[in-house]
Amino acid sequence: MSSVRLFFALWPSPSLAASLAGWAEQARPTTGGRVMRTETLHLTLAFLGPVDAQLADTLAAATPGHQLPAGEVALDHYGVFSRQRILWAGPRQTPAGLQAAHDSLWQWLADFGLTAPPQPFRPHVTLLRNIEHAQPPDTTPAPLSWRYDRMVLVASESLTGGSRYRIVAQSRPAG
Ligand code: 2AM
Repeated sequence: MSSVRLFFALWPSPSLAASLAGWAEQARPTTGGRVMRTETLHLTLAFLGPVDAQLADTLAAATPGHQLPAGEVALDHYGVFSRQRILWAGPRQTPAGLQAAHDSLWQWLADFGLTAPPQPFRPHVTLLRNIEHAQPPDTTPAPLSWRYDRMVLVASESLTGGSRYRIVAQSRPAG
């Protein structure tokens, strides 16, 4: 059976994405690497990996019925995943509300037979890939406040030269 690579994410507004693109430009002289396209920037809540097409359809149909608890996260930190050669923006500390949103999402996903990975949740927005220097810049731009009230389900399609993301569903906005 065919499969689809899926993940749930917070998707920034265009103005927040533009600010994040500024963070990427500011870091690039220090770290090198390839800038992510502004319209693809996101914060992954749950990476599902390849799921079979039937489950993908079920999840897309169920997502509008799920409500993510609304909250706010401050992006105030540059971080590096040196093994993956990624420079990212994220919160220095994971806010309790975002952790709870992540945990409740995985509780809901258990109903579909999906299990959370054992690794802790590390909320981040990947800004640069294939970085050459694993030391982030000394100075960080002004923090960005991200208020969220929904998540999106995204299908990731591999293409030569990168991935294409397609938003296939959106959760019911909180409030
Ligand atoms: P990354 O930006 O840190 O690579 C689509 O690939 C999204 O899913 C990206 O946000 C990516 O995070 C994330 N992702 C890919 N593989 C993952 C994995 N094994 N565990 C957690 N997140 C993953």
